[in-house]
Amino acid sequence: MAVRARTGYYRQEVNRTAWEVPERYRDLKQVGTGAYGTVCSAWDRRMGTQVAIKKLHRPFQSKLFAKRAYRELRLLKHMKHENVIGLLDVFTAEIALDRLRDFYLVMPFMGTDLGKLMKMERLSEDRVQFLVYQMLRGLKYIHSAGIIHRDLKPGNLAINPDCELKILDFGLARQADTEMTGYVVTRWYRAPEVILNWMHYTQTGKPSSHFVSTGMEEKKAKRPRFTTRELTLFSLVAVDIWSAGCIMAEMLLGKPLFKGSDHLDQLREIMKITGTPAADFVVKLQSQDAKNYIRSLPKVPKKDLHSLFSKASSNAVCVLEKMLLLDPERRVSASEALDLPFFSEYREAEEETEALPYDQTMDNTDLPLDQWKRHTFTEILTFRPPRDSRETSL
Ligand code: 0RX
Repeated sequence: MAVRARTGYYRQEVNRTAWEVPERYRDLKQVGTGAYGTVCSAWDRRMGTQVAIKKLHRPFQSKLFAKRAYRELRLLKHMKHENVIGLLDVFTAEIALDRLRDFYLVMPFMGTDLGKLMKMERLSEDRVQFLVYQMLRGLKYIHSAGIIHRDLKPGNLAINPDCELKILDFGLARQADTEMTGYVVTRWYRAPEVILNWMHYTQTGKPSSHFVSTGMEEKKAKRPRFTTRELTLFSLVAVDIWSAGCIMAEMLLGKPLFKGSDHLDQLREIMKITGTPAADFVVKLQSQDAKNYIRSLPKVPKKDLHSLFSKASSNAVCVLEKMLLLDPERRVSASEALDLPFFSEYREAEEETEALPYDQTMDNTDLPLDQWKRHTFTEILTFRPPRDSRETSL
């Protein structure tokens, strides 16, 4: 005998799986699916808006899935900024922890993304200005919370018909090594230090989380305003700035800037433009393999970006020059970039807000499955909807 849906909820089949959702969400239509979950668009009767609902795929099937699900919920709960996807609602049809199997995340529905938009049309410099301004505003907020996106690409920049941009992370599919191999969009926006790290990983067979030495001790003496931890964080967040530079370049060119066919080719493509690195960069590399590889490359000078982007204004090229630097420590930060003349028309400095600190201690914690489940249930129960979606219209 079929069990009745929770009071106030109804059941519906989506792509041969049962969804049990509150009555307020109507007209569910699948818009995306992958190993980690399925997303539907829906009409929110209470707010009179279109929303996206994500059902994670068997989130408590293993410790790894449970930790991932917990992390996505915590991250989305923390994000409260116009240019970053945030959480409108989170629900589960189960009322007790021991019966918790599924939960659902509700977000504003975003109809298209920058990847699709760039395929459809060439963007005017004015639109590039507005879109990059919003991307950097979102990045400033994310980085201020101590969070690194790590997979910024046109497909992870959602855009609405008013050209408003939100950073998100679809992450529906596994990012296996194979997805990073060959002629693939998944690698074209990755910073050189990340690619060098993968090459090291695949060559030696063991992971190295700090392939690129920060060289911080020496730096600390010269720049005593920052702690070693802060400086480490600066060069780690710089991976997102590189991606942002690649995205801005693609907006201006109408095609990807570094379209490598594999890891080595990707680095070659990058260095054709940045030039081969100076000795001070090479000494900072921790892996001997990477040092040898870079030293073996025929020396090429840096290209002048003004000639490569001949149709772009010099203010636009100035932004690219500061983002697409091989050395992560030299790249501009999101907050510094917002101060460049290219953004002065859109700039409202007091609106470029920072986040509350995000507690990442759980990211480095190993817990048994039932504990991840308990923490997730607590996060679901303690969720409070954003202020402007609280009033009821029904
Ligand atoms: O966007 C996420 C997500 C975001 C995230 N962030 C951490 C780094 O900074 C940015 C935010 N971390 C984990 C996950 N998830 C998500 C994305 C798209 C989606 C559902 C969940 O499906 C949609 C959303 C809106 N419109 C259409 C489809």
